[in-house]
Amino acid sequence: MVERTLVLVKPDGVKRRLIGKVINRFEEKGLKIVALKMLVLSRQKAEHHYAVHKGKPFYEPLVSFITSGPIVAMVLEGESAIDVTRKLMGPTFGFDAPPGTIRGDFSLSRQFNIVHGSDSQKTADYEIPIFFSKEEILSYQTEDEKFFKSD
Ligand code: IDP
Ligand code: MG
Repeated sequence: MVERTLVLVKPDGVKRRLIGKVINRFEEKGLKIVALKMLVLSRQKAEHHYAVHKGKPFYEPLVSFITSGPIVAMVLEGESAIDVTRKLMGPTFGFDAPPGTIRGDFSLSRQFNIVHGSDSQKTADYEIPIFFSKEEILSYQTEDEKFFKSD
């Protein structure tokens, strides 16, 4: 099923100049960027985005980290985009993540793991509007789309 998911390049990814490499992984796979912006997240939006983690020991450091500098936010669209994005990212902790994944290739850390991606349809529906209005999400076709269908 064609889905949309929210992806963030976190402040560590931006400061380490990895924006292009991270976006490239998703583009090469065949996911389509339908919204994109660079911003510094407000504390209010960060708390909303990570509300599911409120009360956990890493919550306060995480909110501080995600608001500590510019991030790049995007909406990716494509076949099974939510699951495919999570697989390209790899598991949460960089030192656990296998080579070939973004976290496996670029991170050794629990917190500084370069990238965020929605973990379910429900999460994507919750997270995308925190970053983008309906008008900022663009529908368009590309010539190569037949190569990126599931059949
Ligand atoms: P995810 O990003 O793979 O979905 P979550 O469990 O949702 O992982 O955690 C959100 C973010 O919180 C992680 O990406 C990471 O930056 C941070 N985080 C999660 N667990 C820890 C931890 O044990 N120590 C420090 N930071 C953590
Ligand atoms: Mg998560």
